[in-house]
Amino acid sequence: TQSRSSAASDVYKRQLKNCSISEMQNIYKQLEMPQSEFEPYLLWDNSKYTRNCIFRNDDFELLVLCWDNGQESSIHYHNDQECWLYNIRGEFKEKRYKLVENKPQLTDNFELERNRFSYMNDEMGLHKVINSFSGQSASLHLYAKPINECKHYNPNTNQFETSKLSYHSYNGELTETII
Ligand code: 2CO
Ligand code: FE2
Repeated sequence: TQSRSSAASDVYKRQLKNCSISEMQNIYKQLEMPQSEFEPYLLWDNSKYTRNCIFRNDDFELLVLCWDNGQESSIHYHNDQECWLYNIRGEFKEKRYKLVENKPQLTDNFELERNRFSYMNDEMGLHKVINSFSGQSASLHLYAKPINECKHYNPNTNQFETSKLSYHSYNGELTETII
């Protein structure tokens, strides 16, 4: 099958291959991509937010996450990796927590405005991301290194669980159609 990778993803791939982690903020600041560049990765699903991979290598993973009305993440860690998160469409709230007596305790709660990025790592604590828009939202996530699984809090059992993270699409192709 032919790749539906966009011009934007080609730019990211070129820049990311040669850049250090400290340069990441500059790359995000330079992002002035028209919405259309993200089109191949804008795939919503009404059961859960979707994770759509633009590019991945041993050092980085660049994803578009698509959040339908009312969808949110669990309270989670990032597997000792760094996480940059950027609002490309809609509105988000980010809640941050620290662990107190093995339970997440809210430390911060803010709006992630359009074209703004947020940075998170496990030393800073845990977070939860919420689509606070009355419709579909989308965010760009850069993980260094890639995250294959993450520890998240289950409020029903008060326990942490580890789940594998999967892609809804890869390079613009739905993963179930990739053979
Ligand atoms: N970390 C979550 C994930 O990759 C999304 S919340 O923003 O980092 O599924
Ligand atoms: Fe996260």
